Amino acid sequence: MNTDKLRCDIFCAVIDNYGDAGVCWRLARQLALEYRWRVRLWIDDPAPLYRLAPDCAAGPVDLRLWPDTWQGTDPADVVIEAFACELPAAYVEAMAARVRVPAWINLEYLSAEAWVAGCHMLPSPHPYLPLVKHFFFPGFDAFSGGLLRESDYDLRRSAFDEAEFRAEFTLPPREPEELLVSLFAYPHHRLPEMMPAMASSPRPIRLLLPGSSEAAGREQGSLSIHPLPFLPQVRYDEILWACDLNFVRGEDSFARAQWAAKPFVWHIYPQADDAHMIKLDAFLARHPAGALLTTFWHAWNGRDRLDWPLFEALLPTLVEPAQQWEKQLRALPDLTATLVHFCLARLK
Ligand code: TRH
Repeated sequence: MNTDKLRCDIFCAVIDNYGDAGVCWRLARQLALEYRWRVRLWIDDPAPLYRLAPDCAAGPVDLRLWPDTWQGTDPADVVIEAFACELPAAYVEAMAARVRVPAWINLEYLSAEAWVAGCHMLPSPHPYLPLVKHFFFPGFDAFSGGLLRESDYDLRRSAFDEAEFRAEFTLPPREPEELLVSLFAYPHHRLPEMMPAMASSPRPIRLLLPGSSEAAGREQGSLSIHPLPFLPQVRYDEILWACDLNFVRGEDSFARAQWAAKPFVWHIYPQADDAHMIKLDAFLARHPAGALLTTFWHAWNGRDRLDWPLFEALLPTLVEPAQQWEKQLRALPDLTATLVHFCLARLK
């Protein structure tokens, strides 16, 4: 089979924030650019996409508004529903009517929990149509689909010029001993509580707030705060590369922080009944510095007292495990590669 120019429909229902659109856009771009698939991204709310990729109308993905009332369309060879969103019934019927039924994937949320291994690639036959959907889980080991990582990642990173980045955002040249930190978190984050301790740090701390609504920077003791614009998704990595420590959240920025191989703190998406804390601990249990990170990560996610001085003192010991973890992840195939491989096997 000629796999070039294979047609793929990705369906994305935006629940909130940027992650749903962000993950779908990243995957869609990679399928189009690296595998030359003809990808349509059906999204019910394109607003977050316009911030993540202001030039999204220019390609390489064919962006479509997923309308409330579905108008018939010819289903693609590969159909990906993101995060268990429900496909239009008429589209599913049209899938079943194709001579060669599409490979149908439900791309799930990222989790480090052990049960993922038992559910990854599980079939879910349609109750009455001749169709089988498969669960596909991103993850951190060979029993999952891996993480999204573009093949030009290393090239982009080696071309990155920290001095240029600082100049673009009017950050002064790096001071000796400076700690450069980025913060992307949910509105209930605990920065206000942490600020006095940062302000009394023995070293200068520069805190970047990408996407912040704050109009101007400010200084307090050792701490200077710099609001940055919300960068296009293809540039978000630059922030992570430039900083010594990154606060990230949700799913996609969390994954990118791991590729940056720098110490990071995860603000996990809060769920009912503290289910997110189980996910947080499952990740910590896998990470080589998990035991060192636990107290501060729990505190950042609303548990325990926030002890910035202690965490700051730990930072030098977190550098090597962050690199080790990245190496471990890099040894796995990336999510798009595993997904393509799986779909092609289904289409044989
Ligand atoms: O925005 P998030 O919280 O998104 C999601 C949603 O809440 C979703 O419902 C939930 O299920 C999921 O998390 C787990 O966080 P996330 O996933 O990190 O997405 C943010 C995206 O924004 C990511 O692609 C990086 C991008 N980004 C930029 O492109 N530029 C920026 O300046 C910043 C700060 C982020």
